[in-house]
Amino acid sequence: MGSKTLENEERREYDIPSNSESNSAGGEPRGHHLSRDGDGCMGSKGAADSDSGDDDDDDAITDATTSISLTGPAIIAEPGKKKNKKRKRPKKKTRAKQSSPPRIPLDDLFRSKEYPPGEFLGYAALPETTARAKAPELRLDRSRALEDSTFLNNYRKGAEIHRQVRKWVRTSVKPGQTLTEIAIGIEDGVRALLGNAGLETGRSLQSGMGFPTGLALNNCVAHYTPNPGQKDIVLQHQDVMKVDFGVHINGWIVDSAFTMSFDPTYDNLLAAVKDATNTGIKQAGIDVRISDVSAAIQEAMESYEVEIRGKVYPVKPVRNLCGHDIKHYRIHGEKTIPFIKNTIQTKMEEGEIFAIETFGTTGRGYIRDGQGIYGYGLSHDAPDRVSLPLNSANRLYNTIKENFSSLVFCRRYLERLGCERYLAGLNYLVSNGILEDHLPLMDVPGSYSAQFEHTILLRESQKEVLSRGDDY
Ligand SMILES: [Co+2]
Repeated sequence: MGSKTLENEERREYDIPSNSESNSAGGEPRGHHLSRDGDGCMGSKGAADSDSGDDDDDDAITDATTSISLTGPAIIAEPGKKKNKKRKRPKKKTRAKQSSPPRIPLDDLFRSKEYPPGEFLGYAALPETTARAKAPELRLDRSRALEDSTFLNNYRKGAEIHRQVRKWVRTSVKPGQTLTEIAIGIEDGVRALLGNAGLETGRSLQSGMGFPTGLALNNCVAHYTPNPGQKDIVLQHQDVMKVDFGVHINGWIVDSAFTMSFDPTYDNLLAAVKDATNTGIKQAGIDVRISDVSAAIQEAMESYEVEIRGKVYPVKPVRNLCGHDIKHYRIHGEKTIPFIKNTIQTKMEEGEIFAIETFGTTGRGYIRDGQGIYGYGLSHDAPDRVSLPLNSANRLYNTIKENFSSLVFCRRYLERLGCERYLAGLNYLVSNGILEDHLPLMDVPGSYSAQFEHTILLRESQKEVLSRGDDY
């Protein structure tokens, strides 16, 4: 996970785009930003798409013509007025709406198979003297890959699935539910909207979960997912829950996360982290030094404090967790973006994909491994084939290669494929360095932490915040 340093490169700065003023570092209470991204489409293309399915306001307007079950309460017209109303209103094209829980494949909601883009953020004008960080050929190659229309459309589809599934989480998940119910709810939703249950061999390589669904409570900062056979955790009213899940299509992962709390005590903690993430997104750009992104994130996060049961805590960025670039079938590339000041001179480059995420905490701001295991992923140097003395390890290795490749998975994902008596094989692969295990990451007991995260594309002439929605 080291970051390389590029030297002797001139620096280019990006102005804060004028269309994102409401993202300012001054912070905003939850919900306030609805005014910013209120149309849920964030682009002319999305707004023009009459099948757009992520739009609360429009839901209400077009309910009357909707044929598929709705998430919200029905609006019943007063008798006698209905006729009048109908005449006044120009006839709208019927829009299919996502069900609750989400089960309608996205392809059925977007008949055109064109998916709404994310939020576009501009770059500042390029100073004439600025040199690009990499050789032009390399830069152009990567850039062309991002500009490919099939690639972009698929990536946007993954983001739209993320938005629709998390909308259900935010409206339906309540204290009293178990983390297993919530995780399976998210995963069933993602797979239904992809139209791919991922059960036949190799199908989850085509599309599916990007990594194990993370449901981390309170001082568990990240990397917790329920495992089969373990005592289930019941969500409590006073819990602060980080919901981090990924959707991949052809190995390109949308990595996006948010934090839920049912108690307004934690509003400032959530606001701090949301602000820090948005600040990181604003700062990110082609040829921008990672150290500059980190410094801006830290400053935004540390401008908040939160009062919990009479005691005031500064919101601290977590020192040993980072944002990261995303590669094909790899959630963590080589670049990392810490949330505290550093001297990383590495620059972001055109054509790169980043998961801009931040974590803030009322604890120490330093995480340690917790109990249990979150997930497993093939090591970078894992061989194509193995011939190990343990047969179950060989069998499991083939299953992993065929169904996950280098995507991180968890035990629940193995069991739904029908794997049985695999634990010895799993442990063997880990202890021989073929598989890496990922543990829950904990701050001190009694602390609370939050996370917000978006996937962004550094496109040729603008950033695209793929996973942006009207919620965060
Ligand atoms: Co991430």
